[in-house]
Amino acid sequence: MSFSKRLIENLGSARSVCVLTGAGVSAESGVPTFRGDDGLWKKFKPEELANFDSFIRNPDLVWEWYSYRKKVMKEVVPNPAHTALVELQKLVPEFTLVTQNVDNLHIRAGSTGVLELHGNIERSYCIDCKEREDDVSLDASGKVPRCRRCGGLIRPDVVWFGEFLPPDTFARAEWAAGHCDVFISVGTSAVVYPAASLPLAALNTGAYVVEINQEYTDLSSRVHETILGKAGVILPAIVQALHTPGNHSV
Ligand code: BJW
Ligand code: ZN
Repeated sequence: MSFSKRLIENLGSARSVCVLTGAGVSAESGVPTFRGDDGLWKKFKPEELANFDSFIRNPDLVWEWYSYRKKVMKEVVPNPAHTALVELQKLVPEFTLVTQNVDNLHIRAGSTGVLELHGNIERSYCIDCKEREDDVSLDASGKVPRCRRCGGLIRPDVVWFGEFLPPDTFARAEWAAGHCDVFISVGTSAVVYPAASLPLAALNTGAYVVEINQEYTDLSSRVHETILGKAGVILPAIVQALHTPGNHSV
């Protein structure tokens, strides 16, 4: 695994850096990804559970999946990839961290101003009166939680397929991608839109675009550089190289 001298030079002189993270960044913390071998839960694909129609059809099943994931995400801790992004933020004048993850690990690691495109699993709300209701869990009978005010179904505050991303958050992410000097896409299969459009927006406006992933993705043929390997190894190595210019590969 190696990265180019050009990447370190570009990061070193960048006025603005934008990073997009996906499930692969949390994998080394023990959070299963969506589309990897570890991604399937009870043989369901994420597309089958992460949509409003499935929730209405079988809210108990969808909540069982979220309860399981909430538990996993609460028990794990940030890994060296999260910590390296906290460090990188300190090293560049303007830094925007955009995440598709709902696990809160960037914020727990200490990153600030994180743009959460797909929501946050720690929050929930009632689908009828929209009241926020975070303190929810499946009750002993394994039923979906109900709103204390109106009895409506409580859903996690995440973005499902067919739903719009929070408009302000996405607008800020698009602006950051379109105005940065270096864009890094890390730990994402880059198949889910509109998040996957961000590296393309950065390419269109002349940014140096880098992908860090364990495997090649749909994005790989379009970026300036793909670095194959674990985010928790590569990101700390990049931060280290920024501290010691000249040492640009591991
Ligand atoms: C490592 C690693 C390590 C592992 N180190 N790497 C046709 C064309 C284009 C678009 C569409 C289309 N048909 C439908 C659409 C739209 C749809 C979409 O994009 N679908 C595609 C799948 C085809 N998008 C939407 O619906 C979005 N909304 C929208 O478009 O609104 C407009 C609209 C409104 C109304 C009607 C129609 C349109 C919403 C998308 C919401 C996605 N939500 C989810 C669930 C969130 C809640 C939850 O967590 O439960 O978001 S789905 C799931 O995928 C989750 C993730 O954030 C997202 C992306 O996944 P990610 O992060 O990339 O994970 P993986 O598992 O796919 O990849 C991990 C990668 O890491 C792998 O490559 C590994 O190799 C790597 N890796 N370990 C480095 N240690
Ligand atoms: Zn309600």
